[in-house]
Amino acid sequence: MKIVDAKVLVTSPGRNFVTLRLTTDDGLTGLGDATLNGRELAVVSYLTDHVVPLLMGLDPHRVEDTWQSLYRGAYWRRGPVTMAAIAAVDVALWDIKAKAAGLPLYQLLGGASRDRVGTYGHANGRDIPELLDSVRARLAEGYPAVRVQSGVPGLKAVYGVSSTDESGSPVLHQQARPLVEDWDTDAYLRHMPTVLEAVRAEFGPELPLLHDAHHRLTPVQAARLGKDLEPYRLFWLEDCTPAENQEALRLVRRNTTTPLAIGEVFNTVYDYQSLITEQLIDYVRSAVTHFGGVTPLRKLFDFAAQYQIKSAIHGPEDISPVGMAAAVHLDLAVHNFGIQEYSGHTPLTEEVFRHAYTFVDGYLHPGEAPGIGVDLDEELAAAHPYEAAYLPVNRLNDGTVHDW
Ligand code: GCO
Ligand code: MG
Repeated sequence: MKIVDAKVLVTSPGRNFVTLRLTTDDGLTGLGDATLNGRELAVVSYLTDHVVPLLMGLDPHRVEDTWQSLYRGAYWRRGPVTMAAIAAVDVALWDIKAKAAGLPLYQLLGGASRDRVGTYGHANGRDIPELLDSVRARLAEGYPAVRVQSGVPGLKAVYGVSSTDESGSPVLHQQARPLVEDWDTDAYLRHMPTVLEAVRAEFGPELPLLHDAHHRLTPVQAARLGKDLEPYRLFWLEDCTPAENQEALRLVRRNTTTPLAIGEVFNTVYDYQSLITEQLIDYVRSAVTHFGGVTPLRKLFDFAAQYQIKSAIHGPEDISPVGMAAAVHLDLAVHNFGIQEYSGHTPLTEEVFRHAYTFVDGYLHPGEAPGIGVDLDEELAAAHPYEAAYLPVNRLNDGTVHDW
């Protein structure tokens, strides 16, 4: 079998998604997600100009070899653009291999290690009453665990909180310029314990609760927050510091027993090396889409497993249904699965990308369709072309740009 065609498709059914479609001389097709929120077209160029020409004529069964040649052969390794592009090729090849075998991808990854994949959903509120309503809505949808994010008194706009849609997902208006939000770490640190106290008082001790600090704290601030939230027994505190400095987590870890999750912006195992070997974290958060695909993410999970660290694949709306499908196959197969983030997609996105994975009573299952189980409606995709869109930035009250 040979790859005879490769096409990069960009569509915006509410937000931008980049998809690679490979076709073989046997007529099999494979899809891979290459969406990098806010920097989409850089990956389109990387794929179209530099990767697609190398794929023609390759044997699609050589998944590992193709991954290694794209990673090592470029000379310039790592980085989100490179790794999103490699991820798309890797997932498309796994999709083809599994279709050729007539099996759902999870069977090629060792088969199911569980019956269904537990998730968490997003609850957001500008204030505590609004947040409690949002938690109630997620519970009514069946979510077994909920991430809670709250507005902070005195701040006008906090990411993911200032405007949310009916499902509680942040409304990230497609913008030609980044929206500027404001930030005050002290106000946030004072407010968060009161938020968790109110949520626990309303929903009791058993509901698994998560919180995302979006990389905004220094190590000592993160340690303080972890300590202050201990009475509320979080499932995890996510992205407490900008973790490219892995040593920062030593101070946080020494000072709190709140479990720590990190890694949605990481793109290779090297970003995690000491975090894993020193057991400074409890969950690894990378997405299939941003980590170079199923091949390296499986290796990361196996490495993490030796240290009792679990998987928790990043799954916001900017991971396309193609990336989500690949994630759910991996979730079902790996032994050290922790939890899967899931906020669903808009009805239009679900029409563009028809998928075999299901979400029932808060649990995902990849389905039994051969491959990853996603079909792309190219005509509908083409009717919703790319729109420039940026993530917001945040600034302190003196105008200084703050960590994301
Ligand atoms: C999460 C993330 C998202 C990101 C988004 C950026 O935990 O789901 O933090 O909310 O902000 O993926 O593109
Ligand atoms: Mg996050």
